[in-house]
Amino acid sequence: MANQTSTQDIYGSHRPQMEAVLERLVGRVADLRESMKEEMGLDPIEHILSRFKSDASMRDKLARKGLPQTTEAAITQVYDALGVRIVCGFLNDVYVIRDHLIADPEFEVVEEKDYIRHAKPNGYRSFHMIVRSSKGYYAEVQLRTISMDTWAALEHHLQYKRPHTGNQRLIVQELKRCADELASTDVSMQTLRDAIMGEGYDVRARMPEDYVSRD
Ligand code: 0O2
Repeated sequence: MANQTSTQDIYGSHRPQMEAVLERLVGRVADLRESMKEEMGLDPIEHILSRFKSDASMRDKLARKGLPQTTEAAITQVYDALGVRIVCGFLNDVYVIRDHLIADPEFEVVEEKDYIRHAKPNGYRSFHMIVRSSKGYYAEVQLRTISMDTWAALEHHLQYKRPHTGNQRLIVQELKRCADELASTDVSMQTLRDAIMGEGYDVRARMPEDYVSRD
């Protein structure tokens, strides 16, 4: 007999409540952005994206994980049906936003993965949090800088374009090198901002040789 949920929406009657939770989470992040803007005099966020994993993607993920194609599995065993991506200009803001989210009583943080301090072997960097709403639904929050976001988007794109030829190893190495260079730029940009915002030290003393103006 065919699986009862195979032709129905995998989220069943939960969909409207899940949509409301996603909207609420985005709203909390927007409030946080406003309060940080007032406090710092700078917008800490470049952009925010949210997505509700489609029925087809959720079914693919359940299959990949060897889980049943049921509503229960989709909402209790996969944690990224709801996703929010917060892209920041500067590295420190990623961690400041993370600290604020942890303090939010409406969303309990149940898991964190710091792929910034511990980059994935391919060079992927991002800070991931799994949060659970007071209504019991899970959401994945990804926090990253513009550089990390650019790299992730291009790497994702290349995954589909990568030819299965002998230069595979070289491509992997080059992608990793680009990720590391972008990470180094993030640190330099943060150092610059700290200097401009008056942290009280000589920026040139902190910069790698090549970045120091020779004028
Ligand atoms: P989509 O379509 O982006 O939602 P999980 O499978 O989520 O239970 P996993 O894989 O350990 O467990 O989760 P992890 O490592 O926290 O990664 C989750 C998401 O981070 C992925 O979602 C990607 O969006 C992103 N991500 C992780 N690693 C990479 C990477 O190497 N390159 C890029 N471009 N993105 C990455 P999904 O589920 O793969 O898909």
